[in-house]
Amino acid sequence: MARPPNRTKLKPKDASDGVRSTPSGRRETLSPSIVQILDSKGVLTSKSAPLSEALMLEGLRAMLLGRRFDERCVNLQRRGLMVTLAPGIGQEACSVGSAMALERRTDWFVPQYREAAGQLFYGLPLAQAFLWHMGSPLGFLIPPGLRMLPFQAAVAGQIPHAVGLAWGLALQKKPGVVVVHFGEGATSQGDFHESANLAGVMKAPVIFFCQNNYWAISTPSKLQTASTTFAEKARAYGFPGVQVDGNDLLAVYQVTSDAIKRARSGLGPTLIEAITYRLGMHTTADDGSRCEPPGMRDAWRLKDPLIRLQLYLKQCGVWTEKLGTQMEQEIASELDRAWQSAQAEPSASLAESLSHVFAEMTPRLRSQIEANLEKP
Ligand SMILES: Cc1ncc(C[n+]2csc(CCOP(=O)(O)OP(=O)(O)O)c2C)c(N)n1
Repeated sequence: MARPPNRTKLKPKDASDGVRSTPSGRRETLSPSIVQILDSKGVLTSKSAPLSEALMLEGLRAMLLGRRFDERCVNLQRRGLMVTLAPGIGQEACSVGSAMALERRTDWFVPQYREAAGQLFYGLPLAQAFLWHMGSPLGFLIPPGLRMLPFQAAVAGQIPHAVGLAWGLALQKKPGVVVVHFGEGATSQGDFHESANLAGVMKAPVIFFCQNNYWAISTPSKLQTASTTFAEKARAYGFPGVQVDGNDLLAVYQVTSDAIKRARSGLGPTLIEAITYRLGMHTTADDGSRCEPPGMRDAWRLKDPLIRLQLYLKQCGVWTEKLGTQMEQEIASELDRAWQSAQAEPSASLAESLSHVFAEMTPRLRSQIEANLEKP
């Protein structure tokens, strides 16, 4: 690893992103301040970074892998080789930063559908990630020992499961905590409110990680709620809510670590609202960019989570163009290999696709399969 950063050159300064940081970079209150540690120009707004340079580089690689994976999947979907998918382009710091705060031996990562970067970082094999976008049931078989649920297409549908999982861990006196991801649109679902209420009452060790990416398909976040922030909804359920710059890997890591510590010590849940932006499409089936005001996406491109970390690591002498090229090449070949092995898997029959829905096949599903099999 290269030499340590010259921290004297990286003095805290006022964040230029319209967010405020605290001297420690941490907040556990319900204040509307947004925690930030690294601003969009790659300057530390806090005294020090909460991760070593080696871990920052690991985080940057994970975000890059997630981005290239998503880009490739969109491409493959356009060629008719994949089903509808939701890329997490621009939001990688949310899933990766939160996954970095977890302990793989005990903790659980529960995604919605836009968290491929974090899932890959946490241990989901790449070939399997390709398979799920190919509609193969094999893509949903989580490898033994990997504490992760498969992605969930029903908005907020995973949140009750995550709370049950967390409460179950607590009842069994296991040390694990659960981080569950969802978008701000999911906070309008009953599943969110019922889960938050139960988790608050039971002090379940769960972290509600809300990625406020400004859009729920074409609905802007300001039409999603009359609350001033999404984080403040936590107050009603009796636990803290915190806002964080969701494009800042370091801040996301820090607030998630703080929330995990709290949950592990028996104090219960935290709601994290990560302010981020959807730089890609909503899904390959809905081009939400048609609703965006002109210039909005370009403004957010300047806050790209990958670029700010590259800029910082460049100042530390860790990131170089040569390293960047090498990383891109490695990732491209990793993706090539995984794609080849995913393609080598036999495609699933209709019966196989439907056989994992219920423990026992319902008569309705059985008749649908039979009706289909009769077709020439
Ligand atoms: C229960 C349910 N209702 C509606 C939909 C259709 N739908 C898919 S994505 C989406 C918007 C979700 O927005 P948000 O929760 O902010 O997450 P994002 O997609 O922005 O990550 C909707 C309404 C769905 N998938 N599930």
